[in-house]
Amino acid sequence: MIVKKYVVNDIKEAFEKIRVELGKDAVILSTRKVKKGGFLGIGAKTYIEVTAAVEDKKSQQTEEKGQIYKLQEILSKNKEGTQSSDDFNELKKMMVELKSMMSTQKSNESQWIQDFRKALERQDIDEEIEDKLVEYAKMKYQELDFSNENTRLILSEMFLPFINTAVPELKGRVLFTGPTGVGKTTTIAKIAAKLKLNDHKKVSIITLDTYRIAAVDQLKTYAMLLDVPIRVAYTPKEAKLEVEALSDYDVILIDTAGRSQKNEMHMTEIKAMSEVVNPDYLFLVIGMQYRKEDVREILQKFSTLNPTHVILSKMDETSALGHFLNISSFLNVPIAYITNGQRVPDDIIEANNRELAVLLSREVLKYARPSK
Ligand SMILES: Nc1nc2c(ncn2[C@@H]2O[C@H](COP(=O)(O)OP(=O)(O)OP(=O)(O)O)[C@@H](O)[C@H]2O)c(=O)[nH]1
Ligand SMILES: [Mg+2]
Repeated sequence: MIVKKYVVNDIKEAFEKIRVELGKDAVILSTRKVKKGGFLGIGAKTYIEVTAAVEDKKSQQTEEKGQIYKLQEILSKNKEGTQSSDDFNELKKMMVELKSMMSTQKSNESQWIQDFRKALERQDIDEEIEDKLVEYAKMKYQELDFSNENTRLILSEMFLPFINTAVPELKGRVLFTGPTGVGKTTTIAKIAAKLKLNDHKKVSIITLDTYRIAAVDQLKTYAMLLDVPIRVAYTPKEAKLEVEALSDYDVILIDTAGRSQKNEMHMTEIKAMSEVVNPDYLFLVIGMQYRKEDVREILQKFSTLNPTHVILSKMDETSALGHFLNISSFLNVPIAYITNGQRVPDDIIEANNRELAVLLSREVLKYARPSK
């Protein structure tokens, strides 16, 4: 890869220079403002420093594997640099200009790239990730043939660095939270069954969801079937006492009422409960069928609770799997489990980044195939 820095007066000048020197396949990796000239900072003129890169045709075969990580690294460094910049407005203006230039570029893209973009969009993959994937694919491959089954492997490898998964070995207090109706209570029953029946752990359950009598009954039924104790807490103080009373259990699974991220009072309440419980693990359950804009908002609002993991629920209800990638870009928290049906205890899988990459690549390949 050839990387070059340009110090220019404006972004248009940069674009022209890059075109001439690096060609039309070059990509811009970062932009920042720099001051030059003057004395002790007085009278200095402000320029823009643009870093651009293009694939070096001769060295294309070497070191191919590590390149996606390199690109990721450069792009994430760029992100940090942008965030710490003083002159935010100027940068914003530049980004807007860049974006419009990029979109003109997009409309001239070759057919396979357009097909690729469409398929990524069909999976509801975040635009920023889409752009990174497309840039990478353009840089590394002349063309991707989506009618060739082997392309699935290429896609799978491309998605992998964007998928963050980790399955913790559960112990102590595990709090479940998330929007209404996503499957928190059902997921607790599934995990309780797994811990008790497969791992032979001493499991107990506390429910803080006392808003609906049905909710308590629902969990009581599962607890009875599994023969695990269940306690109900109505106030933060009671929650604290129950947690202490059950402290000799290996795992205490704690259910909460579904809370709308749009309701500030709900969020304050759940935060208060969480502080009292002081969980070892905090699982944020999110429905796979939510649109990416909603997922972004949910993660942002619930991030004040400091979730340790995300559980993606109801995979069986959607064929858009882009959230496998979106989660790691929206919030730096791994995916621990995926639920894929209503059956307790069967419909839950431990999240594995390779498996998720395979699932997603299958869907993308299916939709990227040009229609005959
Ligand atoms: N299709 C499908 N349905 C699910 C899944 N997980 C849970 N459900 C269903 O979703 C509905 C709501 O599940 P609950 O476990 O009550 O959801 P909750 O998040 O506890 O809901 P609230 O406590 O009301 O916020 C039930 O009908 C579940 O059977 C899943 O993975 N796939
Ligand atoms: Mg519930």
